Amino acid sequence: MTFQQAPPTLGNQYHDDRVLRSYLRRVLPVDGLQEIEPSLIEMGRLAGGELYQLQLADRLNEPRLTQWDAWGNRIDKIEVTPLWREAERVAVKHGVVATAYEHQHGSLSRVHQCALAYLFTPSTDIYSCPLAMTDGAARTLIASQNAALIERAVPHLITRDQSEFWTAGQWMTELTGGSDVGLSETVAKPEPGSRDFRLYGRKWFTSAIGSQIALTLARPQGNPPGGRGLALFYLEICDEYGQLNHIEINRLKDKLGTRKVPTAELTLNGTRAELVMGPTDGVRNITPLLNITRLWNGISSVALMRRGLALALDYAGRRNAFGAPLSEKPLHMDTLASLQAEFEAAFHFAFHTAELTGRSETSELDETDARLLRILTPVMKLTTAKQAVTVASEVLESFGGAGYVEDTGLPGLLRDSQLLPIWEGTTNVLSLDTLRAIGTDGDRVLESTLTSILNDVRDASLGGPIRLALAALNHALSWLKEVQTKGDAAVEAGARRFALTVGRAMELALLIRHAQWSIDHENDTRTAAAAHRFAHSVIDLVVDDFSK
Ligand code: MFK
Repeated sequence: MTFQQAPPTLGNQYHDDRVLRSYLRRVLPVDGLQEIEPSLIEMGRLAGGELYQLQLADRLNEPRLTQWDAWGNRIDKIEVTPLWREAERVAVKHGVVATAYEHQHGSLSRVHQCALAYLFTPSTDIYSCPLAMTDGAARTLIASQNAALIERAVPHLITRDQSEFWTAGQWMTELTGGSDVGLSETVAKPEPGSRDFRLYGRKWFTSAIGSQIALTLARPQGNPPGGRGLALFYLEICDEYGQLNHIEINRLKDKLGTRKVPTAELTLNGTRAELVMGPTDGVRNITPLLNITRLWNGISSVALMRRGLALALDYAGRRNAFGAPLSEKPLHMDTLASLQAEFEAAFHFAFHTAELTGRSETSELDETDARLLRILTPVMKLTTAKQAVTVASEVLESFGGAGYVEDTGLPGLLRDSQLLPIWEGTTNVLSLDTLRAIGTDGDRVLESTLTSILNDVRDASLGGPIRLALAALNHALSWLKEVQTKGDAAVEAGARRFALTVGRAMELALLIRHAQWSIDHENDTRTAAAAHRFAHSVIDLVVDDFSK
């Protein structure tokens, strides 16, 4: 009989996720968990069932841009694929954005929302992109205290009613660059007799262009160069008759991955827009949006790692080689266990950042914790994104040749993961942002945080990992102090090694803390095993002197 290989399958992605469930048991009160669990079970069912099947069936579909109608009219119409249409329906109905704003569980509503997003993301081909920007736009408008815009837009961004739902774009990148946003060339001209402006310029990399509104940056005429001379604008993509707001969609990007995301090059040719805040400091004013999308980036990183591992672990039980299933092969399982440790470490970092973000939104953060959130957001984003690429690459390898074949659906995991370190601030840009956030006294915040995270850990078996976490952070902070005496170039050259060391030390500490809790409350040593394994990966990347 001809051999037939069974493909990997997915069960309920909430029920099957020990790491998520154990984490939620620790951070949520028992009644709170009981209240939110049905929503997570339902999202887990969809993610492992209908949405996953639709994702596989939708694999070859891509968004389409139609620039002209049959009669020569410029229409620039975008059509997204069936998976994305269904993803929007599911996201709105299940409150993947809204949950964070309903505050049913105070600051932990942000954790609930991130858990929903984490389950939803791997089966919806980066529909998390428009959701992240929508969430970030809501947060930015609320922070702006612009009552008219809050009233006009926010209810649409956070609704559970699909007929009312709007998504938001985040138009920042121009031909001059995606990182150095202060170079933006788009000009804002005041509209005579109105408080509005007209925007003129080219936006070069605008993700998920099918949105109803966008937040963007432009330089009011006469303003100085640089980020401070830019202003933050709100615009609606179409007028009440459905006509584009003096926007031309020149083409969609031909990208390595995230192929379902319609990413466009735009020309703004007199686009009507309103100031969100003052006429300057646009970069600073858009940072609430950046910090929310960076949180989503981290949640997406751990979500894609988890999906890869779920498939790889299932497949290990179905694939025989050299006389036994792969799940009985020590080397294969050792390889997957190391990936699992990376995932668990990243998971706790991403969700810890979600907890802090939630507390910042309910004004529960003191000054020190606010500093901590500012420092950890870029560190978490850059650390988890790098891990996502590594894990995705290894997951593909764990399938052998099948991992390299498109119609298994597996290569998309690697291509989509590769975007995570690039958008929302590359690893290097965020490493420099980390140094800026640490400033002159952020080292003390990091030191005291790590110590307090590890405070209640008593299990003797965790002593080794604790020492490694503390040693790595101390080394990074003493390097920073020392290198600052050598000038800016030396600091900048080591910034990535520094930021990744802070990130991995933080991950190890958070993993150790959860390991202790899981031993105490679940009589489970699996997180402790992950912590040991992670501790034996490279935590400390700082190099004092390359010549030695
Ligand atoms: C599923 C995943 C979800 C992702 C979906 C998103 C899809 C959308 C894709 C995109 O649009 S990608 C475009 C994203 N672009 C970036 O992330 C830009 C990356 N570059 C940076 O982050 C640069 O660091 C930055 C543009 C901010 C530097 O610009 P500037 O003009 O040199 O600003 P500067 O002077 O560093 O900062 C201005 C002010 O903002 C300062 O405050 P003050 O005015 O009070 O001095 C900074 O401290 C403050 N600031 C900067 N970054 C901040 C921040 N404050 C809080 N949080 C931050 N992150």
